[in-house]
Amino acid sequence: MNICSFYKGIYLKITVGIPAFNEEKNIASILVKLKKIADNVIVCNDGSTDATGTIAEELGATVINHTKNQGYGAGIRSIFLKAKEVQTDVLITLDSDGQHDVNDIEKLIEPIENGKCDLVIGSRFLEENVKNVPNYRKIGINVITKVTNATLKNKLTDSQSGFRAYNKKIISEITPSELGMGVSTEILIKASNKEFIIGEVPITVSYEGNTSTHNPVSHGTSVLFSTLKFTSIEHPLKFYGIPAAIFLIIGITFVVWSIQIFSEGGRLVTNITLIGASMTILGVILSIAAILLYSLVSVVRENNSK
Ligand SMILES: Nc1nc2c(ncn2[C@@H]2O[C@H](COP(=O)(O)OP(=O)(O)OP(=O)(O)O)[C@@H](O)[C@H]2O)c(=O)[nH]1
Ligand SMILES: [Mg+2]
Repeated sequence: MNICSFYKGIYLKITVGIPAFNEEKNIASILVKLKKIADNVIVCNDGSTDATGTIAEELGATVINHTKNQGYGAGIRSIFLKAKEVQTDVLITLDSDGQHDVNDIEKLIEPIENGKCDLVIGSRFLEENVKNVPNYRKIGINVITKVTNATLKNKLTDSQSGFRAYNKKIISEITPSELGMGVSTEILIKASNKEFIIGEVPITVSYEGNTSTHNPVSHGTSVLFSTLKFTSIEHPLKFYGIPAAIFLIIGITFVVWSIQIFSEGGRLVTNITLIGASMTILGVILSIAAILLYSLVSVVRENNSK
């Protein structure tokens, strides 16, 4: 029997979902530890070329095999769909590289059990645990979280943690589409838009013998771009409109200055004219992007609400 599944006498079905790509070294020990905690474990084996899938099957997990490697987000999407199918009350996602401590699961479930939150993030940046996180990771996650927070109703400290708990409503109403690591931001923005309550609890994380699947620069850049994509879709006027206005003001000022010099001295100052023209053109392009995206998003939202 699952130790987390009774709350005030009500049985809650708790499922742990683990995205995994070439994790044959770590998956067994996590699944063994989970046996004492969860009675329902889904592993998404995302085109691993090692024994990840076989080990997970042998240890009794429900294994979803992707024939080709599609990315972390694709793994989370498959786990969401399976969790919906098995009608779980709570879905916990955690990494298969051994960085997360399964004993923290209870802490993540609590705010969902007592109805305080719909989505709970295990944050690496609450309490003392922050010292375990390498500095380059802290900086990258901080930038991405700040951009994400611009769109969210509840402000967070760790938008990129893969250790999370979701309640049944979120699982049934949100289907992630982002294939890569950007899925973490996508889910938060979609959940916040649907007025779900997002909370955080402190977790411990280990960076010993770092097992990163991706190079931190390409990982960080791709997550930042996808975060910018999702936030720009949410607030196109703010995202494109404000820079457009700034470029237009600077551009027009330089153009007027250049015309003034021309009318007084009969000659164009190349630098001033070039700055004026390029800034104005950029401002016009961004204004068009803001208006087009705003109209497009409004039409899509209107259709979705019908
Ligand atoms: N389904 C799937 N899972 C993946 C893929 N790449 C990584 N993962 C899993 O996602 C989890 C996190 O991957 P990491 O590379 O450790 O990413 P991270 O924890 O954000 O980065 P670090 O802080 O450097 O460890 C692990 O469980 C990986 O096995 C992938 O392409 N597909
Ligand atoms: Mg990791």
